[in-house]
Amino acid sequence: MKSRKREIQKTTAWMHVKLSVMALIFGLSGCWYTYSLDKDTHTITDTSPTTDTRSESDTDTECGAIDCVDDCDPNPCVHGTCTDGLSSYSCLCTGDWTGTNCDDYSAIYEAEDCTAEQDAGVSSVNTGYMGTGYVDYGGGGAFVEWNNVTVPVAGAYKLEFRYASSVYDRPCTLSINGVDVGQIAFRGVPDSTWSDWRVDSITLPLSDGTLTIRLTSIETGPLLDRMTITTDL
Ligand SMILES: [Ca+2]
Ligand SMILES: [Ca+2]
Repeated sequence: MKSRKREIQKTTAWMHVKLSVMALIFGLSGCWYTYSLDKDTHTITDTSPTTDTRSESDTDTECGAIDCVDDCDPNPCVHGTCTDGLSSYSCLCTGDWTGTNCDDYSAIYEAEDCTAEQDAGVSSVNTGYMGTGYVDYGGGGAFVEWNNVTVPVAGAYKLEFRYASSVYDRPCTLSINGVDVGQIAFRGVPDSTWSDWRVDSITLPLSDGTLTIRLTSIETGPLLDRMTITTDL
């Protein structure tokens, strides 16, 4: 009888050892998981917190190699799709939106791709242009027009015009949807040539939707290379 009792005591002690080792293994495998051992019933209870409070700044102790935080929630990509990374994210921007968070806009309209022109013709004689060429203005009343300018969101935009004007000023009137909104100076610079390209700009509030933008020469126009519409004011 004594032998039977000692056997039971040995078995019970051995179970304590095994359960303690199991609890230790669980404890070492990740500080996020915690367990309690009931010595009377020999049961292990998971006492891990029910709310996940981990952050990726604690990757060594809590997350290990696991990306446990969704950096795309809330979505930081204003006009784009977010891809989650380890303490990081990347944005794939839609349309003409750019920048880390797809909140910068930049659209290019080449003069040689304009939708209408009068007393003006496409050329590529002078070097340094962008795209496939530029438009060479004639005299007063000559114009270049784009009727396909798409503005995604109403707001302030900067319109930049790349041009060459040699040594003389060649100002043009800027109109949007048939309404004059200002002048672009297209200034000449002493000793410059028709291959010295410069940029003039104007900042305007634009409504959303499709706009028609026209540049009409007052006396004589420049070589007009391209127009860029951007939110980089
Ligand atoms: Ca992440
Ligand atoms: Ca061009």
